Amino acid sequence: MLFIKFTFLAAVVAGLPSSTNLAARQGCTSPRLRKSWSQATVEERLAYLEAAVCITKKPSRLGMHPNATLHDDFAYTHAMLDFDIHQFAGFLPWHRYFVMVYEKALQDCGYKGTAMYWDWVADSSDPANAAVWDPVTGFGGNGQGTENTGNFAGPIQDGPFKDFRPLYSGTALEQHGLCRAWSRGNPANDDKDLFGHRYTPQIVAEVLATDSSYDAFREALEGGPHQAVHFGIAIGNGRGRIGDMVPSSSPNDPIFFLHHTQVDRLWWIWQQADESRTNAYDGFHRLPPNAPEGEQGPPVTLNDVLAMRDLAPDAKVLDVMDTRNANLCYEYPL
Ligand SMILES: [Cu+2]
Repeated sequence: MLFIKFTFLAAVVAGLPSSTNLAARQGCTSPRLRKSWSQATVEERLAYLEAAVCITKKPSRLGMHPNATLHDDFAYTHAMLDFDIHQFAGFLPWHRYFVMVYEKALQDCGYKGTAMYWDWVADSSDPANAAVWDPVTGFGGNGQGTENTGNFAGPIQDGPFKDFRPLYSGTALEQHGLCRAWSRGNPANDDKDLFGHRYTPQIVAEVLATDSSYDAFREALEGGPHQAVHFGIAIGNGRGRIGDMVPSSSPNDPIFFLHHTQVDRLWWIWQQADESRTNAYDGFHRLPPNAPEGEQGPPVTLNDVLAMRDLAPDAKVLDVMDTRNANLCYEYPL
C-alpha cells in the first residue's frame, strides 16, 4: 500500500505521463529528434532540399489537374480546408498532422531525416539573413519585381525552387513563379525586418506563458507570431499584390513546412511545461460567416476528425496530441 502511494506521488511530482499516455507510447522507444535548419549539417540540409524538390516533380495523388504535382496537392488540400483548419482549436493538431504527411512524402523521396524547423524566434533580429534563405543550402531568398499576371508579386530569383511554378492561388488555377515579397529595407515600412519585431524572444515567451486554456494559447500563437511570419514573407513590399505565403494556398512555398514545424515545436514546448497539457484541448468549432452574430459552434473534442481529403487518411485529434505516441514518435530539443 505504501509502495503504491509512493509511486503515485512520485509520478505526480515528476510530472510523468498518465497511464493512458504510457500505453500509447509503447512502440515509440527512441523518438526521432526534429532539428533546427540552422543547426542541421550542410549534408542534412541538402538531403532535405533534394527531397523537397522531388515532391514538386512527382505526379499528383489527387488528380485534380493534368499539370498538378504532389506539391500542388498539399497547397490545394490546405486551401480546400481553409475554413475548417484555421482560427479555432483545430489549427494546431491539423497542422501537426499535415507536417507529418509532408515528412512522409519527403521520406518517400528517399530522405532519411525528419521534418526541420525554422527557428524564427532566434532569427527575429535579422530574419532576412536567416540560413533558410541561402541560395544553395536553403530555400532561396526574396522575390524581385512583379509577376506579370495574376495576384502575385516577387518571383524568387535563386535557390532550388527558382523554376518551380505552383499551380494554385487558393483553390483557383493560376500557375505562377513562386513569389516572396518582403520589404527590401524601405525604412518607411513597418515590415523592413520581415515583421521580426512581432516574433521576438520576449513576445514568444509571453505566448508560451499563456496558461488560462489550450485555446487561449492556440489563439495567441496563431494570431500572433504564426501570422506575422506568413505576412512578413509575403506582403512586405506593400504593392498590393502578394507572395505565396499569404493566400490559403500558402503551402505553395516549401518554407511553409519549416514555419509550421516551428509552430508545432512551440506547441510541444507549451505541452512539456505541464503533464496535464499533453491532452489539453478545448474551445469551439467555427460557424459559417453567415451565422447569427454572437453564436458559437459546438465544443471541440479529442474525437474530432482531422480531414486530409484524398492526400492521406483522416486522423483524430487524440492521435496527434502526444508526439511520443507510436504514430508520431518525435521530439524537439529542449
Ligand atoms: Cu494553415
